[in-house]
Amino acid sequence: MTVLDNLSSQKAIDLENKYGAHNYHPLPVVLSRGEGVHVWDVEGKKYYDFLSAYSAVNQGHCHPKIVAAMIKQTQTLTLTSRAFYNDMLGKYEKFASEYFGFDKLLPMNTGAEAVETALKIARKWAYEVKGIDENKAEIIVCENNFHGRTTTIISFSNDPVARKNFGPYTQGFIKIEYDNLKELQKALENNSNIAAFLVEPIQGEAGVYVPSKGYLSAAKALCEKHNVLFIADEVQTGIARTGRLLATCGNCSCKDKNCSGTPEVKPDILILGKALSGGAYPVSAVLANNQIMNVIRPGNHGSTFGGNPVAAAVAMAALEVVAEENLAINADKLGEIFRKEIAVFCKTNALVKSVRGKGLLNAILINDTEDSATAWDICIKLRDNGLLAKPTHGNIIRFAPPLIITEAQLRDCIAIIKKTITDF
Ligand code: IF1
Repeated sequence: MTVLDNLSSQKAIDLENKYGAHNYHPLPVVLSRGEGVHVWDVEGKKYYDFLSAYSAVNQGHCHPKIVAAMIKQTQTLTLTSRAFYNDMLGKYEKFASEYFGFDKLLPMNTGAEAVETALKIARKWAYEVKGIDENKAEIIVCENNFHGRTTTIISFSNDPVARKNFGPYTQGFIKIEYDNLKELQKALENNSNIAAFLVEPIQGEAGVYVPSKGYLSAAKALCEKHNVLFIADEVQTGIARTGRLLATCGNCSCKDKNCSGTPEVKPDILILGKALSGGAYPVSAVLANNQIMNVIRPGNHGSTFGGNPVAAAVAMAALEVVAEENLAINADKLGEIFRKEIAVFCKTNALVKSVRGKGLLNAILINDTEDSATAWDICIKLRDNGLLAKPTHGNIIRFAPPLIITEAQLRDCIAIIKKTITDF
């Protein structure tokens, strides 16, 4: 066997099983090519991708503009480390800071690293600006959160599978119920050691849980009242996925007056990842204004690959695509169609309960228990019918296609979903 041999699906699966750590349980499909909303398996079967690599491929697979930027930069300069300046990083930092409306950007690679970065900034701000006693800072997080896989981040997870036997855990986190303002208020009152509140604008892994209208802006107001930083983890919800540039959007670049959503909330610290590169390269970032970001000084934080010239070129291209192709407007419009069509279908089919979500981040709730295999089994049938989606629990399936999907393609996919569930 050489690396150039074509593998059958089974052979590729066998290799991963034998030589790879078993930290995933993938849907049995082996992909070898992607273009736009489609992916192909090694046998040449074509699928609609309704996972988009967990919302990283918002711009579509192998977007020509992003690929071209990446090729050009990889042929010119790939990595200098931050020991030296490079001629791409500053350009990208200006572009992205202005794009999202912040003074400064701190570049990292993965989402989890960006979350870690935000936590470090918040703690340092708490000691140096807010004046909390050393080692006393606490950060409020939400139950059923998903922010990544590092030891600190899983310390405040309440998913036993992600957490058990990885202790001892990092201290300094207070967990409250998501979408519960009273609990937030209670946690903030009578505690002057709170540095920040870290929240997902929509809880993805929890099953695409959209908070009540006004929750985010009220939570932000409570944070302001108590001089606490509001940190939005938009790794999954950001960059047009939910029908606005950001799910917390107070500065949507799509400029569409129909682009509705939660009331304007401007986070103190914004965390981005995934679609910041359109799925071409690991690129993440933390954005904040000077008063906060300036607590970070040389030596405090960094990364060999963070802010490399390829990442900078790719991210600029990826953000340009989002604006040029009006992805937020498309996600908003097609999301409405998806939920409307599926909601009608739910009334006619006992297997499906309801549909929820925002923009093109949606979930269908299956009429079965959380530990059932039904959602998985439906995903296998969807695969057979040419559409790839992944369950988030035994009874929830997430549907998140690339945002470049057309209305005709979406209607085709809705038909596949309805037929698959009807035949199930
Ligand atoms: C896996 C879910 C999605 C995230 C938010 C930070 C990160 C993520 C809000 C970390 C990552 C991914 C990682 C992936 C599964 C996954 C996921 F199902 F768990 F919830 F997207 F839906 N903040 N989410 O959603 O980013 O370090 O991975 O770049 O397999 O762990 P990362």
